Amino acid sequence: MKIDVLTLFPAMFAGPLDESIIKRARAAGLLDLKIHNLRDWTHDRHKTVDDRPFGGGPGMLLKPEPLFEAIEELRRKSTRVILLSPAGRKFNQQIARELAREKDLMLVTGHYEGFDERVRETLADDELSIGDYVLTNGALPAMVVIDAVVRLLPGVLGDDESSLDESFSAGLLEYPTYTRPAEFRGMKVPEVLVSGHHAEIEKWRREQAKRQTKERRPDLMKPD
Ligand code: 4FV
Repeated sequence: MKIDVLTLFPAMFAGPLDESIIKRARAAGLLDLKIHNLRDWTHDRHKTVDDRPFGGGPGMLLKPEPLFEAIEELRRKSTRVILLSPAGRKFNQQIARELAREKDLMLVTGHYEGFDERVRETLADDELSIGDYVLTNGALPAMVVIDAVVRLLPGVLGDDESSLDESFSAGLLEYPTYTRPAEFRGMKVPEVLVSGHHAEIEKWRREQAKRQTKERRPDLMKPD
């Protein structure tokens, strides 16, 4: 997969995407990630990317010109251009699986009060929000999307890192999980898990996943 990111804060991406699974995916050529500084598509000596909103109001907006030039230069026929903003559809595991089937993503991160509307109307194929809260810029949302999508790419997760029956894949939260020691400070691992009865274990896990979901995220429960 190829991912281009358009941002005013390229340095924010150094670190989170240079470790562990994402680092390995890049090294293995499963992910071709490029971070672009939007200011590289300005032509004035102040490298201006923002301006005041028509009609007044607080703050500044991202100007159309640098965004149009950058996106039109970087995008290919197969590129899916995605704006990150609080006005987007709420990102979730199902959307992560959807994006993981794409060949080519461009993540356009916001800043200031947001984008000139003509960017949204003309260039965006999609718009995503990572949650109903306001961040200082779209860099963290872009990293969240990259992390959730790249780990679903074939060959990225090793066997011991399977993404098979994890949270949200069956629309349920995960069942409780335990590892050694079987008893810790008097707290024992549920008998069924050390019983070796796999059918019993699967049954227990399904019940627990349902119970956890009903208790903590009833909104995820599909009507019976
Ligand atoms: C955001 C979100 C987000 C809004 C103003 C950047 C900020 C500034 N992006 N999900 N929540 N963006 O808060 O995606 O433009």
